[in-house]
Amino acid sequence: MPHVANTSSHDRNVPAALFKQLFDTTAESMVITDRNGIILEVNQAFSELCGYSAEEARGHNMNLVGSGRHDQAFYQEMWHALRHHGRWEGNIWNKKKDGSLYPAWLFINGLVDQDGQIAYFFASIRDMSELRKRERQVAFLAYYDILTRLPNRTSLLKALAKAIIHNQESGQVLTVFCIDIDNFKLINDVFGPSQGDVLLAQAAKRLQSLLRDGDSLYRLGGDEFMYLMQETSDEAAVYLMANRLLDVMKEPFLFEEGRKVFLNISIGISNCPADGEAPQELLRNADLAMHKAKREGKNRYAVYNQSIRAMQQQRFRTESGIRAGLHKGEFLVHYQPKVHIASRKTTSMEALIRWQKNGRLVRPDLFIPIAEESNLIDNLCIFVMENACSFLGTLKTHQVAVPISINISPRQFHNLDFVDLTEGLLKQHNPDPRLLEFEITERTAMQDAKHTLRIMHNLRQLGVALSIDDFGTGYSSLAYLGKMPVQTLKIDKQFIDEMEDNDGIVSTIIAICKQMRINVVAEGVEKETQLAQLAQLGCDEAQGYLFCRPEPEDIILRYLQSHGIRSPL
Ligand code: G
Ligand code: G
Ligand code: MN
Repeated sequence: MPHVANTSSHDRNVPAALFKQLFDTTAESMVITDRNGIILEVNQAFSELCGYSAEEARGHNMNLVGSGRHDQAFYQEMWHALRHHGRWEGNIWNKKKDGSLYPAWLFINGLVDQDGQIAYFFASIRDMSELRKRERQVAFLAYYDILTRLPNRTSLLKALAKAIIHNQESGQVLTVFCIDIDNFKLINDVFGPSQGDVLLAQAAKRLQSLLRDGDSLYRLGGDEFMYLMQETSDEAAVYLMANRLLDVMKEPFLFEEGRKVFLNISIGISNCPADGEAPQELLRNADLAMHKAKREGKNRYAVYNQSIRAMQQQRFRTESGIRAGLHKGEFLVHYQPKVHIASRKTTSMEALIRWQKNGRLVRPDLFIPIAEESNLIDNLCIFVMENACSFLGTLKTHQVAVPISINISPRQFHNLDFVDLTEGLLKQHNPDPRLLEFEITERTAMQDAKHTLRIMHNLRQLGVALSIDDFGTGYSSLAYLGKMPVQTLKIDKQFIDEMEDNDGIVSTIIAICKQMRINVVAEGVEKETQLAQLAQLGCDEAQGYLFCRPEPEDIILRYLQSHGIRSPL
């Protein structure tokens, strides 16, 4: 570094040759022209960007690099600014020597002579094509789906909002078809997600092939598409379209290796204005109709109608009823003992939630599935767990230690934070975790093998016991059952009911449990004859009205005190 204090004033002037060098080597494209825009000099970066060497460029007007895309007025304004203010900057389209156009940021400055007249112009040109490309990509991602290159949900909502206003003015009907591929999860599971993507792209192409003038197709994510029909002439046109959508999927789909797969779709249809006049409402109603089509057997369409509307309103009422009920203390927990068959002593109790609403008990199967569809199931689950912890505390003051089992719904069990929720409740209420058991239905346990095993092991780490509920109704794989860390298996009531005629299933389940050293409980035992039969088949425990119905805490405490317990502790 030169020492500033010792340099003479002459030394501090940067040599003129250095400016020339800077001009030649900078990455910024630069041009010097005379006052009329005739090129006098260009730098290396200019030659690289525009394709003209300095020799080729000199002597030409600046419109050598002009694109011809801008009109007379554009250049007039530019020259006006240059003459009056000595500078101009802005976006401009330029042309390269090879003829290709590119967006640029042009900055021009006038250099004045001694008389104060502009003698030269100095311009720098920045290539904006990369930036513009990236901007376009970002915009594309915001409005389109990459896999199928179809517009996405954001685009749909925009288009719908516009179409609705347009149709309100013209009095036309607009129809939304919500399309969902049937059993697509299975396709992904069997062939892998990348093959799933291949199929999705093919399915999108086929649906696209049906587009008529004014119609549009969107991918909302996953295996869900929306077909928007802008001007629906009549009901027949809707059915015709729905059938065309179903038909276009009929031919088998082909993988690269030539393997064939068949895909079906289910379609839900809603019309504007009849089924809603807001985009979200129309989409939701089409979605509800689509789910109806799935429930009715898939590979078909369903039109949103009064009964779906009524069902939806019923659900909505129940949902707000649950919320209010939790607030007003309308929920209670009853307990039902499970009894050791040989000694008739209670080994544990199942917690069963009850909703006492306007003096009537609402059955759990009427509100649990609805609570599952919202996050209210969390609140109910916490409520039951807290109740169970409190009852365990009450029992402890009576020197009684009996485990309590809690039913966990499928959504709850597969919720990502279920283990955390359990851990938090254990910390907060501090029950002996060995006195807590979770009942998970066989169907729930079989849903996603890997995930299920991981959650089960995590719960076991917390010290909680696990049982499989309603066993026999859910097509278990025995190999998989053997891997699960469960202590108890409950045979579904249906098989206990059939046992007098045919005890094949019950005896087989009991034999499997013995083999796997799993405790086995018969559910819904109502008669002494059933109990005798179960004892003979070697069943360990039973639960049912024969012993005790689900009852409130005080009745259960008396039952335990008079019949005795068989505690695991
Ligand atoms: O007694 P009963 O009608 O309660 O129970 C009907 C169904 O509701 C059963 O399948 C039972 O497992 C379920 N159930 C009862 N209480 C609860 C609960 O607290 N949570 C969940 N998820 N299900 C429950
Ligand atoms: O699915 P889960 O096992 O959680 O269901 C328990 C259900 O079985 C509860 O609704 C409970 O009230 C009911 N239940 C318990 N014992 C009997 C019984 O002996 N007979 C009948 N019909 N239902 C029973
Ligand atoms: Mn149960």
